[in-house]
Amino acid sequence: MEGMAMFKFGIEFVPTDVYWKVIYHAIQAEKAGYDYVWITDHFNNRNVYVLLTNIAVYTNKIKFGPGVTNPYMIHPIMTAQSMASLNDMAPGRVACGLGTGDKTTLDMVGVERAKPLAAVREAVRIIRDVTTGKAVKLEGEVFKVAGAKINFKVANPIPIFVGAQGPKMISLAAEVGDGVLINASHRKDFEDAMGHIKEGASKACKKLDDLEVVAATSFSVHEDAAKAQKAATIVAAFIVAGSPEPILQRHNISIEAANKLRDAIAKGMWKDVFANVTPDMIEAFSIAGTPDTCIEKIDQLRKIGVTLFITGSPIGPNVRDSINLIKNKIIPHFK
Ligand code: F42
Repeated sequence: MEGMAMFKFGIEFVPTDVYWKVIYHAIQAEKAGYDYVWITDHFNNRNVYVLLTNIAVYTNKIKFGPGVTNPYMIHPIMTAQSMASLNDMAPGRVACGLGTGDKTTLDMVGVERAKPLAAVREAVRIIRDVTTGKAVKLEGEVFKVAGAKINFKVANPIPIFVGAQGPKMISLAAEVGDGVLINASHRKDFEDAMGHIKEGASKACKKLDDLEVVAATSFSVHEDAAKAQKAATIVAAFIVAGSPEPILQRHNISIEAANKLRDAIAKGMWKDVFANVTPDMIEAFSIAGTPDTCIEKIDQLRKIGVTLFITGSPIGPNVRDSINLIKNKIIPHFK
């Protein structure tokens, strides 16, 4: 099949687990044939750089990075410094995922997400300039940088993947990023995104081939479809509860149903959460099922234009077993 040899796989870990579990799974993912491992960044989970440093030490070829950090909690100059330092440890294996940041967790610490489009555009510029040895001079809307540089060389360019969901951010991601990282699992979301990606790429006179189009999915695989779907239920509930109206509409999910879930989650009533997640919600917001079902859905996304497929939380009822299934049944189908 056309483009098949180039198709890549990534795995995403939310570091709610103790570090050695994440590292163990990252080593397992490398052996399974994954190309990338991404660690999410939220202040209430483990620190992303502590984990990435250990991944640099314990793996040999898999690429890795924050998926995604944001320019509000951490100044982009520090992100650039962290990327450059990690690249010393693992030259050519570091990738920088950057997005506008999760509003809920930023709100908890009183960090305002002002001018997100400008913040991301300027942050990409700062990170790219600093990691390519330039002194950054920027009188931006959000960042003012007066000739800052780092005092050590970065041996190779570090690709920047911009996390995006809204149409303007997707377009910006394609314009300024080396990759567009989209948090979605359903073909409808990617059919819609491709238009914005093309628009952004053409603004920068880039070809689509120059861009990595990344699907960061909520993924769950098991030989027993019901078990795979059960494992995806809570994640689907959180996505429905956190989705803006246009996304819910796209998937024919009513505002009332989403509000019910929001309520149940806020009150910690997990039985109600489980009872209110419908099969349609799981279908819309995750890829969950047997290896064959997953292969079919991954292939749908590949045909739409996705070049890098990320298996994100929950991955399956048991992460280790599901990585083995992905290694034995899914990745070989695409490589
Ligand atoms: N967030 C995290 O905090 N940690 C993670 O580990 C993480 C991983 C991740 C992976 C993939 C991915 O796609 C997203 C991920 N995120 C993660 C979420 C990410 O940080 C963002 O929260 C998420 O992408 C949602 O933001 P968005 O891309 O949809 O952009 C928002 C700001 C938005 O509303 N965009 C709109 C759009 O159309 O794109 C438009 C916004 C706009 O027009 N803003 C105006 C402006 O000038 O910027 C004015 C708005 C104003 O009032 O300031």
